[in-house]
Amino acid sequence: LYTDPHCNGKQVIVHLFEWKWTDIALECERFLAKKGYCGVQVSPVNEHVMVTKDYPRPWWERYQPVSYKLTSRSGNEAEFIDMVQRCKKVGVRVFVDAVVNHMAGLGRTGTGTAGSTFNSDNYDFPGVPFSRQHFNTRARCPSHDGNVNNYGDPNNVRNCNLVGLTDLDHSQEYVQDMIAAFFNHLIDIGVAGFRIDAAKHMWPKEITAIQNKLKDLPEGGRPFFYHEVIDQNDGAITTTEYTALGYVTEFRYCQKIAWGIRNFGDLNNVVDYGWHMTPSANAFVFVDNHDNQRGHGGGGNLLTHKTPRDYKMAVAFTLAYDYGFTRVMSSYEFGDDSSLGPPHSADFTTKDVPINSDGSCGNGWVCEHRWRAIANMAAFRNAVAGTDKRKWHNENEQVSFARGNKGFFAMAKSGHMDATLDTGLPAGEYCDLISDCAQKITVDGSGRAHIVINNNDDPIVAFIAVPYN
Ligand code: LM2
Ligand code: CA
Repeated sequence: LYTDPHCNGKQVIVHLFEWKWTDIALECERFLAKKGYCGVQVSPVNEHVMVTKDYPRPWWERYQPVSYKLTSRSGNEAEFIDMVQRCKKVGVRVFVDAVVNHMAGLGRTGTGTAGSTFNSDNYDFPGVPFSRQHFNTRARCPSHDGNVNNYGDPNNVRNCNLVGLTDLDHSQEYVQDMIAAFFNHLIDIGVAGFRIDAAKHMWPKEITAIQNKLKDLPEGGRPFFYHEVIDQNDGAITTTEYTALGYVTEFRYCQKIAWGIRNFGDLNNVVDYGWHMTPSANAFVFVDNHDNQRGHGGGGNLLTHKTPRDYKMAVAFTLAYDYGFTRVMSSYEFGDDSSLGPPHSADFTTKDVPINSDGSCGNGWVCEHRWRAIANMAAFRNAVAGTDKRKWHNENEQVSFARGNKGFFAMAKSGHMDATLDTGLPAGEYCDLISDCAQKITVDGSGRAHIVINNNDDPIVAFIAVPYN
């Protein structure tokens, strides 16, 4: 239940972090549909604080809700609706980052992005409306200062203020109703599902109560859900508490894949059930996300776009591998400034995403999702969905494997790979996806093929047993 992304069997979504709705609509039409992406995770769609006090307009202001009105830094409701419809029309679905654990942080007051007033210190959010009675009380929160500070105690993690963010009491039906109305509005517009922000800080049964108040999608079926639970074997709360509710983020995979790319031998162990990693059927998998790529939630020593060769290997491998449901990150440049908002003009409006003649993006948008070794692997993952992994081979910093008899993947971190390998694919001539078919691979009658990987920036070969377009 809640695990169907409603995109015709496609398998990869991309987080277009901080993009404007107008740009996402264009990207669906000009790129995502063609490459076989299932959908887009968009930044929070609802009204949020405009932070100026600690930092001028950081990206994280969008994780401080003011109301459920659909005007944010990415655009207004009309633009949002237009985007959802245009993307849907070309087979690309929209998944909303839903920040419903809390409202804005204590100490913040003023007017939000849709013009609603608010005062966090009074727990007053008339744009919803929520008032003091709708928030968790000190009686429910076992913490000396009201903040989350004991990850060994679920009551502390779930009923206290996360980094000072005013914590909603989801045991109340009124609170559930406000959130369900927000979600149902989005479902009416054509959204296909939700990322539940800070799900670790909400009781699973209370998320279920909200889910039970939701409509089916207009085309039928339950919305897709993935729950943000940072479980690195370091606290009382585990991902398995959430698997009945949809997919659950698997942050241990981020650590494992970083180690695996740094030390290829560890790729043998990239999914480690000894580590209690989430079963594949409910694991939501990614190499990095908008938090941990900049040292926020679950961060530290992971792979990001800042080391492109390693990063491409990590993402391509992840998309080839038979674990979980995958999300690709698409970033903007931020240097060493972990609060820096998206590329913007002097008045802080977000800049457009211009596309260069070589297909890369301008204005400081990184667009990892357009890198060949990443973008072209969406087709691979779509083609091999449901097949097993076989013919695994990993030595000398080279790894290769087949997915059923539908796809073959090989990657060489160092040196030059020149090997005749058993691919298990039917005889024929295949296109290497990574090089846009510049390289062709011939599989003989016994399934063997001569695979060559040059020691360049895209040290990967991948092909599928379906026509290449
Ligand atoms: C998440 N997942 O569970 C988001 O992925 C993550 O980006 C959010 O934190 C977090 N949960 C809450 O939604 C981000 C950011 C924080 C930031 C909050 C709220 O990582 O640094 O906290 O959004 O904007 C900021 C300040 C923090 C301050 C807080 C409240 O950095 O110092 O705490 O606002 O004013 C006093
Ligand atoms: Ca909470």
